[in-house]
Amino acid sequence: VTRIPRSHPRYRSLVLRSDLAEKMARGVVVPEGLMAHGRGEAFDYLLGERSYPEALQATRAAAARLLLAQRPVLSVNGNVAALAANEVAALAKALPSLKVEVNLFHRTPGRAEQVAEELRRAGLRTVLGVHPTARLRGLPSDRGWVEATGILLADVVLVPLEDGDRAEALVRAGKFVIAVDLNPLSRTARAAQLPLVDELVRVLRHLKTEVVRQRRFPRRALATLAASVDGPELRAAALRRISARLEALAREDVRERPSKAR
Ligand code: PTJ
Repeated sequence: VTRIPRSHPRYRSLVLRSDLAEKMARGVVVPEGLMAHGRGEAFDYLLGERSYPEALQATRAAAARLLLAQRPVLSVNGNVAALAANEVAALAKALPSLKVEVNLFHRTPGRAEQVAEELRRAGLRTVLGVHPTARLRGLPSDRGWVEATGILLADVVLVPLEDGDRAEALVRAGKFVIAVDLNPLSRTARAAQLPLVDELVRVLRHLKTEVVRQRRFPRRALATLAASVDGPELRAAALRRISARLEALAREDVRERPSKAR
């Protein structure tokens, strides 16, 4: 195991990568998941590795949607279980109506069980999706396997780190889709009615805080909050944030250059 010095400027990122590599060795994460993580990291870098105001507002709206939902489900793949099992369990505890279902692109029965076990170890009592029996229409991959009492019946589905085909199939099936995806250009972010263009762990922690805060709100107030954001506007806001940040960094870079080199 490589020792990562605490003084390294990217210490947290390196520790996270090493943790994901270890979870890949255990079969929770697939090799493709490491690539997906790298892409996420790159977008987070561009966004400043902080939740910006529009993303915070989107998460507030997502909390209201989940509180208003009759049958909300949180879909978990290998990356989500590896990065945020504790946050998933904490959110489910704060929102007892929320079901948690394992849904994998690279599905084997053993891997589904591994991912579920990761969640149970974090304290989650009930995990759906290990032996799914129903199919989501229009999704030929293994992601189409769903629980009849979970995603198939859900009215609101929270899908972090997903693929566009799945988000589209869920919307076609009449679900309200809340996606978590740092890439504002992804098909998932475009297909979802509510794209949260922010980092998964930050989103889940904020979502839990918001669920607890909004729990006593009247339904009317929740409906107003839920309708306070708009998908295309949220994606545009993320792109503007990236663009403004790059412009500012480019100006700084020029200013910092020694005068002789200009
Ligand atoms: O566990 P499986 O078999 O279901 O496979 C899961 C992966 C992640 C391999 C699969 O869903 C996949 O290939 O995903 P994609 O199509 O690469 O999409 C993942 C998206 O999540 C990308 O747009 C990334 O930018 C984004 N992403 C990655 N890490 C994070 C993230 N978004 C938010 N927070 C992150 N930590």
